[in-house]
Amino acid sequence: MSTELRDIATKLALEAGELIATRRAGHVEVANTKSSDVDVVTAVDQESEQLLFSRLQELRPGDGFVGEEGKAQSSSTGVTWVVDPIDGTVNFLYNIPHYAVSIAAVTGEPSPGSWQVEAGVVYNPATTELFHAARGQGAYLGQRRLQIGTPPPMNLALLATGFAYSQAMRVEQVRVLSQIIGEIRDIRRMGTASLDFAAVAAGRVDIYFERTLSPWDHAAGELLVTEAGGVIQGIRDLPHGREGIFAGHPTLVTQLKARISEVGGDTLLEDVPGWGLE
Ligand code: 2AM
Ligand code: CA
Repeated sequence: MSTELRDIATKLALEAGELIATRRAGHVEVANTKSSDVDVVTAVDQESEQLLFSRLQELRPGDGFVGEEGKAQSSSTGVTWVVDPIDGTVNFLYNIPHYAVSIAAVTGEPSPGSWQVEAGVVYNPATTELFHAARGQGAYLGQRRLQIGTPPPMNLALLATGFAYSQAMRVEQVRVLSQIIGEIRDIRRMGTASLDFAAVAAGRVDIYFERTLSPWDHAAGELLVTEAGGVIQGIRDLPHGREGIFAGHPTLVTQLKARISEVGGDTLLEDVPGWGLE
């Protein structure tokens, strides 16, 4: 089943990617804001989600759907599609060629920690790089199988991370990073969570850590990492998800998790004043 779902996800990611690339060649502007003034949505995000939703209804009637821009459908088949129609919207808006369509098919309760990801596709229409995985079948960049190698020691590890839309939360995240940055090779803040997971799977960074993500930001990407031999973990003993998510080689994840905890980077979000606000 997982390969069939992966093939559908691939086909639809390419279709949505074509739409996004066409729209990006024209004029793009902010249509609305969400959690804060810097959490933006464009008409293209909504158009891409509408395309994915209606195509999935044709191809897989009865499957559930959870999309960032609000489309939702409960599942009668046990399969739910968890979709970010444009991940990295700020990059898209600024025409930085680093954004993606992220499509996952999950079974079980469609929430992190409960779901089983069956298939995941992350497609960057600006570069045409296509990352894909089916559960038990490996992770690929195009035709190339991805495998996470032996990790470097922490002082040579390249860390990908991202910051929240909330200004208060970003200040707290920089405080945590300021404690860590002298102990690693460097950081990369590339602005697209799904492509950060893909980068871990492809060995372009050694480890990834982020907080305040939503399910559609990581559903597809987490399968890329686990199918490439890495692990996904949450902060403390929590399931991975909004509170925090680590991705990478198990040795590095264990080390970074301990260090983040030592510098207070695992304070629960509800205890970080203003974490969800502008
Ligand atoms: P988006 O572009 O779809 O909004 C930026 O670090 C990355 O994290 C993007 O993939 C962005 O997704 C995602 N993200 C999700 N929730 C976020 C939040 N609360 N604050 C900042 N980025 C968030
Ligand atoms: Ca998005």
